Amino acid sequence: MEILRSVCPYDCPDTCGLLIYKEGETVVKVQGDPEHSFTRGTLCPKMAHYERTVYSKRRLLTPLLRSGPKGSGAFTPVSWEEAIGLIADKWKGIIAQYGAEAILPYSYAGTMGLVQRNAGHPFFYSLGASRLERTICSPAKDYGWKAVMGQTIAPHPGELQASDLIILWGISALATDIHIVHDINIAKAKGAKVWLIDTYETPTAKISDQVILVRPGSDGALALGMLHVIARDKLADQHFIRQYVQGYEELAATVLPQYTPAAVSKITGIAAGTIEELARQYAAAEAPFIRMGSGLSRYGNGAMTVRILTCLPAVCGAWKKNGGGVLTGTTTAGAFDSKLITREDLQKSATRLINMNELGHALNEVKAPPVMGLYVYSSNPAITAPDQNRVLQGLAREELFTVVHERFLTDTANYADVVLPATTSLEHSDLYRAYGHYVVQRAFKVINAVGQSKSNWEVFCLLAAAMGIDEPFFQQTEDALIDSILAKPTSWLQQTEMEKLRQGYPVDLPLPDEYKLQFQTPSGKIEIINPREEDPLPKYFEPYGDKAEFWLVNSPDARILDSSFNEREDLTKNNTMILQMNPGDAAQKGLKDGQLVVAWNERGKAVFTLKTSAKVPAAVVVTEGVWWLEHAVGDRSVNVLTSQRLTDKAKGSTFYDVKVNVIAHTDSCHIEGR
Ligand SMILES: Nc1nc2c(c(=O)[nH]1)N[C@H]1C(S)=C(S)[C@@H](COP(=O)(O)OP(=O)(O)OC[C@H]3O[C@@H](n4cnc5c(=O)[nH]c(N)nc54)[C@H](O)[C@@H]3O)O[C@H]1N2
Ligand SMILES: Nc1nc2c(c(=O)[nH]1)N[C@H]1C(S)=C(S)[C@@H](COP(=O)(O)OP(=O)(O)OC[C@H]3O[C@@H](n4cnc5c(=O)[nH]c(N)nc54)[C@H](O)[C@@H]3O)O[C@H]1N2
Ligand code: SF4
Ligand SMILES: [Mo]
Repeated sequence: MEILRSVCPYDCPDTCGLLIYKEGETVVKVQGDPEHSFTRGTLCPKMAHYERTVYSKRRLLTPLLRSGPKGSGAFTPVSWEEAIGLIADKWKGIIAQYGAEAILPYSYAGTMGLVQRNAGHPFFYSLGASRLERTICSPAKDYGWKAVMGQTIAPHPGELQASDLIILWGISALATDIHIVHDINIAKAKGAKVWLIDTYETPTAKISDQVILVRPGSDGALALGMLHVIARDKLADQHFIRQYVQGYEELAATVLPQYTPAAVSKITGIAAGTIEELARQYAAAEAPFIRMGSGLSRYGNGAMTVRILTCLPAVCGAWKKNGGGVLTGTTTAGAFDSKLITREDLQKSATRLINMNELGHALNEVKAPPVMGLYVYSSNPAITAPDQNRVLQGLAREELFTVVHERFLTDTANYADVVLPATTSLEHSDLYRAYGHYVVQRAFKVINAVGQSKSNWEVFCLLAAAMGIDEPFFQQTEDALIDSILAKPTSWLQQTEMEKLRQGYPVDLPLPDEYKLQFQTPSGKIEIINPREEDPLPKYFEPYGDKAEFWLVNSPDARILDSSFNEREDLTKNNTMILQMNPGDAAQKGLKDGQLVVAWNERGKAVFTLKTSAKVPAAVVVTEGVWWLEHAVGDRSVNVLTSQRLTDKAKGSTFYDVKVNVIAHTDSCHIEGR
């Protein structure tokens, strides 16, 4: 048996180190790598049997050509030569008639490896295709953090161990960031308290001492209420503020007075006494640490919410203590020079930008030119993009030529004219950095490609040749590209153990001494007041909402990751489209536990099995997971309810800023569907 190193490729902050056990050419076991300093040898249940995904009976093994109506899933196998030839012919026709901007790439988080994730960029730049604005995940969170902290290095997650008050704010850590539980447990053993601030009692409540339920989209008001109490009772760290913060006095004088606990209670649904108590305990903590998730940023006020929350540690001086601060995501973009892969220089001129959250709009309404060719890779927008009815309507357009490069016949692939089989991460090489820690790693290909599958990099090299793009960049292997990146390490990377990195070991990016007090903003201070912002001081405003009865919270399910792992029967056998509702609300509506219900709004409707639960507050309903249609009772999943509206800043998604009505399934024939 051979043991080889690899990295979990999924869009998860933990980016675990893997040990792959190989017998002959076959992977027989996958384990966590104990040498990985953050993930320390453990994996989540999804990846503990990664071999079941790699060798799934459902893997696509050959290219496929559509042989039935769009969406029917009828395909016939073809050779790679035929498939690439056909794509090139179609694209040349589209370019001749409409111009290259009529071709749109669509990709996101299937793999986080820098080479495979970005492999399409140099190709589509060379082609002159439309550019995709990849803002489906958390740009509003990044924006809010940067508005206050600029380019400041985010705290190391290991700081959690030294905190005495840990706040899991809008993060379902047991599903999405499980390895911090290790650090949290170390802190708890030393007496730290853990708060969970969420919209319902998520499974993460299990590791929390106190659960605070906030009305969806109102966290900014809660933070202003806490700051009001801190200012009123003179609990701010004046010494720290004088040295390191700008704008606290202005905030305290002009914004905070109206956010009394009573006023904030009305907005958030949290009792005024609790707000007082939270503020006092936060201010009294030695080293309070906020681990902030993305949930609260996916609202019409999301960027501002994050901006307000980011002011809390500044006012209390949390940054000066080991264990204090706020972590929205680690700042590892500077580890590798990604321009060496994306090759923006291959672009002749900047082409139009299409926002990925508005795919439904782009496919149906955008003209001059219309989208005539769509190339989807590393993503499953039929399921994961908002406003599913509009997305499916667009994908069904007969004149749209769609290519999907995938590991499985997803709902998106079902609408393709040509499907190309993709490798899993064990079948190609890559470079990884993380957004939840500071470890980087190179992963070599572990096994040969399953079936005829090819990596993203390989396919774009074939497409470049077929489209007559005569650029030597596309004539190298992915390993050669990785070698060339490692041959020109950034100054940060040079400080790591480069030789170990080249050989495929996990290595730590070092952080400078005292990095937490080096505030990299134009003023050199933490900017509660930011003169470059339209609103120089933070302020609260309402999220969008819809004209409907219940807030719909659609949070992550621990068994799947976005729509990845839906292929795994062992993980997804049952309990898929569940809608949780407070028992009081259910009784009032005459709905019973276990019955089928329909959640609907102006955009569409989806069928769920109702589960009454006291963990969900009144006026909120919860569904976990983003499910393939085969796991749905009806013909749509959760994104039929979400909208294409964008966040206040940075054009992010607003998946949580949604309201729905809920009725018994038997009554649903009365709703107008779209
Ligand atoms: N198992 C699993 N792991 C995953 C994923 C998955 O789908 N499943 N997705 C991956 C991806 S792509 C990402 S971006 C990360 C995201 O992971 P996180 O950063 O944890 O963010 P979310 O999963 O979007 O949402 C987390 C929580 O926000 C809560 N929430 C929603 N609205 C509000 C609000 O207004 N206020 C507060 N306080 N809380 C709110 C939700 O109930 C949920 O519990 O996780 C990654 N990891
Ligand atoms: N309702 C709702 N919708 C959401 C969210 C939510 O919380 N609620 N979360 C949103 C967030 S944060 C995100 S990031 C998006 C993510 O949405 P997507 O980007 O669609 O991510 P996945 O659903 O994981 O789909 C990735 C696909 O890529 C394929 N794949 C994996 N590796 C490769 C590869 O190497 N090459 C190719 N060609 N394909 C590969 C996988 O088989 C999988 O089908 O979803 C968003 N959608
Ligand atoms: S999905 Fe996340 S927790 Fe699970 S193995 Fe991958 S990186 Fe680790
Ligand atoms: Mo995401």
